[in-house]
Amino acid sequence: LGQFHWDDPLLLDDQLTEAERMIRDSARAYAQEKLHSRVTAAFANEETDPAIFREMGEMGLLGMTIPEEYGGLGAGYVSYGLVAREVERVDSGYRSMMSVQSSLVMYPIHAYGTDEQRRKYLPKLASGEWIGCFGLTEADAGSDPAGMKTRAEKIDGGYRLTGSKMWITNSPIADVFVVWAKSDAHDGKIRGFVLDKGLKGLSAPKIANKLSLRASVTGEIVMHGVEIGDDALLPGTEGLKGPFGCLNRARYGIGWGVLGAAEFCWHAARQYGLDRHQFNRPLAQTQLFQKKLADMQTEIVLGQQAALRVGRLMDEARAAPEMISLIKRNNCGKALDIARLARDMHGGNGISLEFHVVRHLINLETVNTYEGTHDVHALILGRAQTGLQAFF
Ligand code: TGC
Ligand code: FAD
Repeated sequence: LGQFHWDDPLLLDDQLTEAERMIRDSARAYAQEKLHSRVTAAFANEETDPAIFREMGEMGLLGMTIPEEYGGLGAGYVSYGLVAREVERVDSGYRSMMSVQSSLVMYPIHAYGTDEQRRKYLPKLASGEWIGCFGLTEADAGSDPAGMKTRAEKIDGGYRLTGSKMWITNSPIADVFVVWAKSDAHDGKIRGFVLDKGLKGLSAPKIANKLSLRASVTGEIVMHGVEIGDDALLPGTEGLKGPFGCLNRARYGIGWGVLGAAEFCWHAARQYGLDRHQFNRPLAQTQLFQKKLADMQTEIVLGQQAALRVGRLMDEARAAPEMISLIKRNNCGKALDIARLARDMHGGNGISLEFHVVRHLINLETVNTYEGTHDVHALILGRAQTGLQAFF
């Protein structure tokens, strides 16, 4: 019989290739050495350090699935997931910065853009010299993006964009804006546009006083008749399948990432229980404490196996969006439960930023909501098994 490793119960490590392990280890070293030491202050002060994009770029962590000729690594989706797990082990906000840049900005430019657009944007986004954001959600169109009001009106030689996007990761510090709008030149269908910072009528005010994801800046995108050329249109997609194609990638990465946050909370709770004594024994020597640790370990390891399976299927181009909904929904919900348990197991210390678990808990509240809420993914899975859509 084999040996049991409490922190890798089903031998995930064995199921990875040598190259995947190397990418994971270098992401882990960067996250632990460079990000962990900054996160408490960044979260407390609600500050985002744009230098992190350049550091991630140097490490090859931005757009890692994009081919090398455009500045990416040409890596697979399992590697991308493993990196999300390492970055989110430190903070969901840092993973958010990386996944927006990679899956929601670089991916659509690569998948739907012209070669000119790819050459203009991708190398600078890969190096982190430019920061990108993705504008789909509006104040009155969140779970139902088809209800967006932003319009692209055809003008001579280009388009005029009018509307406002809400809750946009990275927007106040962005150089590049991928924006989705209903285009009157395309029968009102949703089309994607790439905007550069500094255009007349374009602004991106910060949303202040967020109590979650405070290390990652969030803002609006306000467009007052912003004029762009024909070359700003992403020609390769039309309709909601354009933004959803990007969301499939980002949601998959979240499926891995949240388990990094959950693993941090599990390991921290275990160590705390070993170190802290009450009633003349370690907390970890009580039955209730051990049951909680067993539940955490079980949910994390099952979630990892599911994420790995979906990642392998993505690399074989066989992953269906519903598989991604399943892991995004399950792993976010389980990570949130685990973070809440870890907070409880730390007693009073659990509410202090210095022990990190409460920060993970309040970050995961956002992650459970963005990229399709927990319940919206239930409706996607419900539709797929009944053939009945229950959104409206
Ligand atoms: P529905 O009728 O289902 O579909 C409309 C068209 O889209 C296609 N489609 C997909 N294509 C590819 N991948 C997917 N996952 C797709 N889902 C749908 C579909 O085939 C159809 O194509 P066509 O050619 O027939 O027109 O659309 P619906 O309007 O009924 O949508 C329902 C619903 C609820 C599933 C959908 O709207 C939804 O998923 N809502 C959630 C919205 C969301 O996830 N927003 C995310 C905003 S971005 C964000 O949160 C970034 S945070 C990042 C960070 O900081 O890390
Ligand atoms: P709503 O859609 O109003 O939902 C409110 C509640 O109603 C939820 O519980 C939901 O599950 C429920 N609900 C909705 N519809 C139904 C239904 N049919 N049946 C049952 N229940 C339903 N968006 C971007 O485009 N780009 C970004 O970079 C981005 N970054 C974000 C960063 C942060 C920090 C946050 C908080 C959000 C971000 N978002 C971004 C927006 C995010 O995707 C939306 O918040 C999310 O899709 C939910 O939309 P909503 O907030 O309008 O909630």
